Amino acid sequence: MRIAVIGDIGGHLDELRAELRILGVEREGRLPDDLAVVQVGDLVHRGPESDAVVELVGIYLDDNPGRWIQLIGNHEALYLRTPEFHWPEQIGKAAAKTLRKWWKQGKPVGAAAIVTADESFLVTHAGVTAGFWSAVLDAPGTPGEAAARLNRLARSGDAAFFSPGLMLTGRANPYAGPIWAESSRELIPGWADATMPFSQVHGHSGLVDWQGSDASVPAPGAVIMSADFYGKHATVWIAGQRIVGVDPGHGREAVKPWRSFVVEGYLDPGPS
Ligand SMILES: [Mn+2]
Repeated sequence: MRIAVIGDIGGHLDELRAELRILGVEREGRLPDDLAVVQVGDLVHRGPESDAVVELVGIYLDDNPGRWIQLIGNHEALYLRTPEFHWPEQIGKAAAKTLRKWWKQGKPVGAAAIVTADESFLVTHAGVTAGFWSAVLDAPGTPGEAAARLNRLARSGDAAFFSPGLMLTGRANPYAGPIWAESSRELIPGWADATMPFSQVHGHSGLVDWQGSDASVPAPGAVIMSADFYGKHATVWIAGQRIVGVDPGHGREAVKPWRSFVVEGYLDPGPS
């Protein structure tokens, strides 16, 4: 099975559609039989068509059971619980209602686990910090276990899962939750001194300002970074595992080109 991790869409309907076409979608709403999608959250805000993005994703969720895994981003969380921050634009009433309906139905979720022939990945909106992994998740050894724990925390509305970090407070928080951790100052630094038992893929923030001309890596020196300037993926290698950031950084305008992160493998539901 091909698994495509699609980064933050930010209200850019045309970008989502174009990527799905590249992945082989011929009829809208229907994924090719060999494809599963994990979308990392932050479907909405910034771009021009947030409501239509929610509507389109709803079709994929309904028509491809188990093959469109929708993760929660901090921008979706605004509509699912007491808002933790103010965003100047709001999605329409119908789209907000759709998000709440998904939440009631048990989708979206907090995390997904992907297993390939030689690597396994935990996928969350913002990444799981080393502090969160050990203190909150109790140091799971596989992404399936980590995802199962994260999904229970998200589902129960646990404050740790939704815990903000410096994006909201201005101060780095080693326990920032997986919808808030900032990659260069919260996610990468903690793992640079710890052993990460699996790889991770995340959106939300990235090490590279793709709209600017330079990449900045404020993480410690033990880290090796590679950047895919076409796909807009920034990868940090830490002792044989990697953290892959897939947020293209769409603003009001889309950042082009960009691609999903595609691997061959399967989705691990983890222990039940
Ligand atoms: Mn985000």
